[in-house]
Amino acid sequence: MDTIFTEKHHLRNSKTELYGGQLVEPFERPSRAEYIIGRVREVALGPVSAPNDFGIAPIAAVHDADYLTFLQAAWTDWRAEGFKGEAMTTVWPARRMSSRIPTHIEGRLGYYSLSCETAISEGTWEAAYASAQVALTGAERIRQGAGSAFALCRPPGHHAAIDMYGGYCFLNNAAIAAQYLLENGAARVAILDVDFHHGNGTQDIFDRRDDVLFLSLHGDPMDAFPHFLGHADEIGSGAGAGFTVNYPMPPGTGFETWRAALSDALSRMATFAPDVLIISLGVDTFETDPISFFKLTSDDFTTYGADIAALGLPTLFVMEGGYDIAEIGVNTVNVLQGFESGCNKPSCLT
Ligand code: 5XA
Ligand code: ZN
Repeated sequence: MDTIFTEKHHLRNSKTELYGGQLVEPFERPSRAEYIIGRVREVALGPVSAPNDFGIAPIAAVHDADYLTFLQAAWTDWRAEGFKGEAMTTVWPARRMSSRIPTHIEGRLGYYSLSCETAISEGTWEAAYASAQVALTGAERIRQGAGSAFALCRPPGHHAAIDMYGGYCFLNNAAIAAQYLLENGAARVAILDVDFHHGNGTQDIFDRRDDVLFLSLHGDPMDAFPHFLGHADEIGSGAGAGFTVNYPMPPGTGFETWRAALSDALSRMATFAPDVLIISLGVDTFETDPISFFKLTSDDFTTYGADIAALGLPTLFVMEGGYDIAEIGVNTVNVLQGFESGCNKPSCLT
């Protein structure tokens, strides 16, 4: 399997995250990607190549134009106010307040963010842009006939909504790839989100669409971030009703329960019969992940990679979360190797 990767992910190197009332080193840090690419090379998964530049248009096909303008200028605007630290949100348009977009950067951060752990720092936009290009390059490989590809995106994307960042995400890489495929020949795309956290951004983007089936297996939002989306009764709206499927699961969930949810998701996917499957691949479902509460083992990642392969669909893996950094390379590549070993249909063989 080909991997798409760029060293530009290092441009996303924020120093602070608000966690448990303390400013800590962010869980989402550059070494995550280094461990993953190290493991890709160690097991000789396949060629590693740099992304092409598809420009801003495929990003603007998914995200709000004013949001993109905000993101590109946020760091400069923040520094222009004389603030010394990284740009962190401190105020939001809470219930019954105005939804007018403020002029001051403090208010704009609140308007365009969904959580405050994600600080904007120098280079954030450039890294997020490069990460989206990694996903687009992976999508283009699939469009040209590859059976699978791994877009090693960093920063991740699945919490980024039409006009909001948060949960370490700025641009929704999986959604950008899906929209690109739909505009370039695909009639239907399915997105299966196996990250521990609900993919609220992806759900938001495709809520009213019937050409994208979005399925997400995640920690119950009553107990887990993002807390305000991801319930089982969210099924999509309008024409999209029935094209969002959520599988919230409780603390301590192990592989048997998780795999039963996966099995249901896979059978719905088979019925939908997409041209392409995109996996939002987070390995924070791992038993020792520091910010999550599922109990998957390293071997379980291999097993479910093979389960996904049984669908026989062209599949683009897009990297999302995972914070047991010492194990992130093994766990991520286990999914990809499991997929390759389980892939016995002609469309999987390239
Ligand atoms: O998939 N999303 C994440 O891993 C980020 C969670 C952020 C929690 N504050
Ligand atoms: Zn996650």
